Amino acid sequence: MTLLSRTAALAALLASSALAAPPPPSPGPAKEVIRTQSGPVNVERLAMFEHPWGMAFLPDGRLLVTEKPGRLRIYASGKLSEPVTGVPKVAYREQGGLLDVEVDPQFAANGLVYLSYAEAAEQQPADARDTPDPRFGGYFDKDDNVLKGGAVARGRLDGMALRDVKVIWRQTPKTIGRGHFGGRIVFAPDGKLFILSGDRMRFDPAQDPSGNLGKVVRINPDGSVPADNPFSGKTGSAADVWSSGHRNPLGGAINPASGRLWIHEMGPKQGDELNIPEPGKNYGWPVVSNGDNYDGSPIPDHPTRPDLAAPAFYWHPAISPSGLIFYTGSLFKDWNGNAFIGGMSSETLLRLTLKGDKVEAEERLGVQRRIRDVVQAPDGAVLALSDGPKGELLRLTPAAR
Ligand SMILES: [Ca+2]
Repeated sequence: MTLLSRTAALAALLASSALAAPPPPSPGPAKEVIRTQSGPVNVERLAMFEHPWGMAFLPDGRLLVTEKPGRLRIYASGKLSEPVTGVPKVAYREQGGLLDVEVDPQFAANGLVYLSYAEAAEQQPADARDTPDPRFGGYFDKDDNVLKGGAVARGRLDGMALRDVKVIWRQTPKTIGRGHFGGRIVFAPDGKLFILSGDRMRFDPAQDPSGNLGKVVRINPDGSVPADNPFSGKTGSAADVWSSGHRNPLGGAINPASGRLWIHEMGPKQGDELNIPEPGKNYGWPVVSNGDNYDGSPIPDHPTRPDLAAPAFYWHPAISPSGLIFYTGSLFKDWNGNAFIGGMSSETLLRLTLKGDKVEAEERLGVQRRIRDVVQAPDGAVLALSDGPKGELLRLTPAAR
């Protein structure tokens, strides 16, 4: 092997190892103490799941957890339930499946729960195949011929059943391919629903105003479109779009200090971004990025296009962010007002200290697992889900010094 071909082979290996799922991790220790800048922290495993993706607390303290193959479970009083019935049929493959879960702020009155997932199209093409995009360095699935897209449904949780399930939103257009659904669901303080919609690994749709791929979407919880959306009533524009030019956003939350939505999104090879999406703004993907394509071809950096909104913060090298919360509890006094982000390739839980809309500092908590989602428990503990076939629900609490 020549030096050049060895270099190329190494580059391909690095690109594929950054993209492809790593070998299934064994579960970490059931209980351990990790060091942090704020003192020792207990990390305790509460339960295990098959490919868990999202979680949300019900007002009574029970925790809803999704599993990507299509199961919604309830964790309560140290026990994990059987799957809730009535969950929509999902297209489970690679990054697709049952994704996020969110609880209606009026749950006590209406019992409504929201689920995001990948769904197959009703009409399937006869001979479609996933098409390789060289920019992904060969990352495609030639056997995948299912036309699909992300969707959000809501239903009323009645005991262990989801009833009156109704689809309130769909990604358009649907495409072949196994990745970049996005999928997080976030309630705004005004009762509107934000949905993070990925570019389906198709790049350009993130800049196409007529579709909702690669966008932050804003709808009413019944699926109707608010009249005050930035593109409402504009010919040729998808009315549900809040902001455009996003790649694969897998974390979103309302910053309680400002009441505004914060999101992060997976960059290409490097360049993961933190954005604070404002209505009608364009966040640049795939025109600009502070990362490059997986095949090594460069993408112009954000500062070359000042007309496109620059990220509030970015990571180079990548952390592969998933899940986002702002910590408001008092159990960890030092952490109040901090943001927490799950890191997948970085196998960490990131703690960001903030000053207004700026990231001041970052600490990477050494949980040594691919973290898929994070929530704050009612008692102020931080709960994290690790990714994979043996995913863990972890509970972080302060340990005695
Ligand atoms: Ca961007």
